[in-house]
Amino acid sequence: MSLAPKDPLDGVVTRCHRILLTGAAGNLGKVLRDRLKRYADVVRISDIADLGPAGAQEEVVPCDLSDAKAVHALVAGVDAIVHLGGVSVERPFEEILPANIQGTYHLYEAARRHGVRRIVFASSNHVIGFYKQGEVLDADSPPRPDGYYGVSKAFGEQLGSFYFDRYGIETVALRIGSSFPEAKDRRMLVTWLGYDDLEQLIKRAVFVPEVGFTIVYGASANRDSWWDNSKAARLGFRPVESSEQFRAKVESVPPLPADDAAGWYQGGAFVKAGPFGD
Ligand code: NAI
Ligand code: 15L
Repeated sequence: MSLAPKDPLDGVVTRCHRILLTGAAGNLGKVLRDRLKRYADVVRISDIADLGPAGAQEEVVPCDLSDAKAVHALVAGVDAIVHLGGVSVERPFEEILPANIQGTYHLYEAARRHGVRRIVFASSNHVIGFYKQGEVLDADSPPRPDGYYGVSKAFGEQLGSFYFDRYGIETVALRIGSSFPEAKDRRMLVTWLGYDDLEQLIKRAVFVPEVGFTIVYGASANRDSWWDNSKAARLGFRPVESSEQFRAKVESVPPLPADDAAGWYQGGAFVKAGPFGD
């Protein structure tokens, strides 16, 4: 008899009819646009930016997330939503508000009205960016956002919590670390999430039964970690990539000066962004 924990996806059909992917023109959207076709007959892709023509298994629906009516139409007829759309870096609050705060609210309201039962929310490590590097957190650690962007992601998480408690709409909020082709600096050696691991996490976030409202961290099996990701392990997430392959290149460059706050906090340089408009 095996003592390995049972995979929560054992016996679960990991395919549905239609998945909505917001932010599909962005960096991660481009990565997931094709990969999500493994899990849905139709991938409805959406963005405020140009998406080009629809390919096989695709529906292209341009939409500004700040437009409640357009988001309502966007969500009609989908089985699950992977919500990547929005401002993805620190910016003035006036830019974050319509895209990330109102936009995410519009999406949850549309999901409620159309009976969508599962949302995967691309949250961010910047929800906890003002914790010191090296401090080990888990998904229950109180938020310490490092800017308006991090605050907007904390808002999105709380919205997911509320819509589960009030309406039973399930959310997995992925506090993604740094999902890029390569880890580009010392911080990213800790926070890096490879694209295969991102896909695995999203597949599990969409299909593992009975997740309720769950926050997990999005990081690969890197040598060092600041995050206890046991809630992702409960989804059966077993990262197979590691930032170790980038270490020699990253460490060939001198470290940040000791007085640079970007080297002190988990959010890196985001802690130094702004103030804007003074
Ligand atoms: P990205 O900036 O490349 O993509 C975001 C997309 O959202 C863009 O295509 C943009 O046009 C779209 N968008 C912005 N405002 C919009 C609006 N009002 N209406 C509709 N679409 C709008 O970002 P990336 O790297 O692809 O990240 C995807 C998601 O994952 C974002 O939500 C980001 O905050 C989150 N994330 C990404 C991380 C990473 O390492 N790439 C780390 C942590 C979180
Ligand atoms: C994020 O939330 C951003 O969307 C991404 O562009 C990176 O800056 C990433 O965090 C990071 O912290 O490396």
